[in-house]
Amino acid sequence: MKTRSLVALAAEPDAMAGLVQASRPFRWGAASAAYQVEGSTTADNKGRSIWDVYLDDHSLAGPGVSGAVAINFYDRDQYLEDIALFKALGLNSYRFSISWPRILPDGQGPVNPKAIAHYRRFITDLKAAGIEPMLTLYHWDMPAQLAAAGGWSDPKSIDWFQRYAQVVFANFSDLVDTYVLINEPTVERATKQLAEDRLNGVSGDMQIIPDQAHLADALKTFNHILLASAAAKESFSRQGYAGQIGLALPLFPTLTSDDASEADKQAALLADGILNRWFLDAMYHGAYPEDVLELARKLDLDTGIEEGDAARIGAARFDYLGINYYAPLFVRRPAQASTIYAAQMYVPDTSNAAFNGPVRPDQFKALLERIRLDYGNPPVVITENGAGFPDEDQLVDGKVEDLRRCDYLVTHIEAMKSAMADGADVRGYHVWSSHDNLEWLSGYGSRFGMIHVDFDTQKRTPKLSFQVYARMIKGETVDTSACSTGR
Ligand code: GCO
Repeated sequence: MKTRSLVALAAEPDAMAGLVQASRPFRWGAASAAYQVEGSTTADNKGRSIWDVYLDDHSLAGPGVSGAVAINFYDRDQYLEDIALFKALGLNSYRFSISWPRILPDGQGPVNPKAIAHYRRFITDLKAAGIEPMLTLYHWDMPAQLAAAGGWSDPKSIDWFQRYAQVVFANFSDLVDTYVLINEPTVERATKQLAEDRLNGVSGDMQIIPDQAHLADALKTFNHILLASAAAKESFSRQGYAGQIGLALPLFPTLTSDDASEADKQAALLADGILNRWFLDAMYHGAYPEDVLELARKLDLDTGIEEGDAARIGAARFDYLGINYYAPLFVRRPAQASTIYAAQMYVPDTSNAAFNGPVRPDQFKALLERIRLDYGNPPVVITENGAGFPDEDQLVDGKVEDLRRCDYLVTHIEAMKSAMADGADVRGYHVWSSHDNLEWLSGYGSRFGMIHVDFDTQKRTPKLSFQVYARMIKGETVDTSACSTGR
């Protein structure tokens, strides 16, 4: 390993930050992401993102599936209606992302004042409804030019992102104090790989665990994303902004079947190392996990990782850990595998699998316990939790009885509260998602919202899960019997 020349590290983060956060009310929220909701993909001088390229130029989510309208959330009349619904739901926090190619149309500059004005107005409107913004800087919509130049695989991405982050802090820090720098690096990588495969005519399913052929690029990408985040956090502190900065990590408890072989267990452990510990160990221990580094050495991977990278990530001291939890990942070593490392995810036969995997609130609790015990009990914000199920979400007689989502939310919130009762320092919870929206390569068919959207008319209909979440936010004791038909 070589030594990377380090930009001077920032002074210690504001010692008051934790206290300010601790005295805040629990954040009850919902989440969304710019590309999945905004539409208006050419309005106000927006630049193109890689997702405009994937869906509009290459129809990767199927013919005619585009983000051009989505749920029309860029439109102020529309979003004001939505904010009124958030208020009726009782949210005091809304997590949304702003679009990098709106703010910097070519990715690096100049700044687009219309986009700044739009988001400042949106945030002001949210706050006027008593809802605190949780602003995500990057939820996958990489400016197309930067994607073409290599995206996160290129070490220059560290500087690209840092510059963008500085523009965001300079323009929003009087209105926003809680930021998510980057959303779900591992799932973004997997989704992008699937998109690239489709572009190349290769069919297949999404592989969240990188295979041996993609491992070097995955580790390189993750390292750049973490370094970019550290650099952004350093400059935030250095410039004296006050606030809470973190990342939203999709964390996956890795499980094996009851009759797993040693090789299966080994595969699951490495998957845990690559998807979970890679990030957590760097952020909280200042070191990448030795088993993954050992594998990289054995395979002679060119990861570009330099001495001091993980230490720098640890030294950034993020203010909170954002966790996106949906489901555990079952892992095995495929019987036919011939490579040194092979870990494959699978969904065991279960009657209760959501789009994103088996419904397992017990694993949510176990994950929060692990963070408390293995990583020094950092402040945690659940930045996403939610579910979508095939064939749910039918609009019948003006109602949507999303019984399974309702049940999922009730049992996962219970699991979180139980982990908190044992000491987990959870500061907030955000349902993915407020609305049905554009589910990346799955298009509009996979609904995750508490608010049903008719994608032809843009009509909104709050679902049963919306009513039940509202009761939980009010502090009512709710059990899964609330999630039955004909309530
Ligand atoms: C993310 C997620 C969301 C998805 C959600 C449901 O990166 O945060 O991918 O954008 O829509 O996880 O699958």
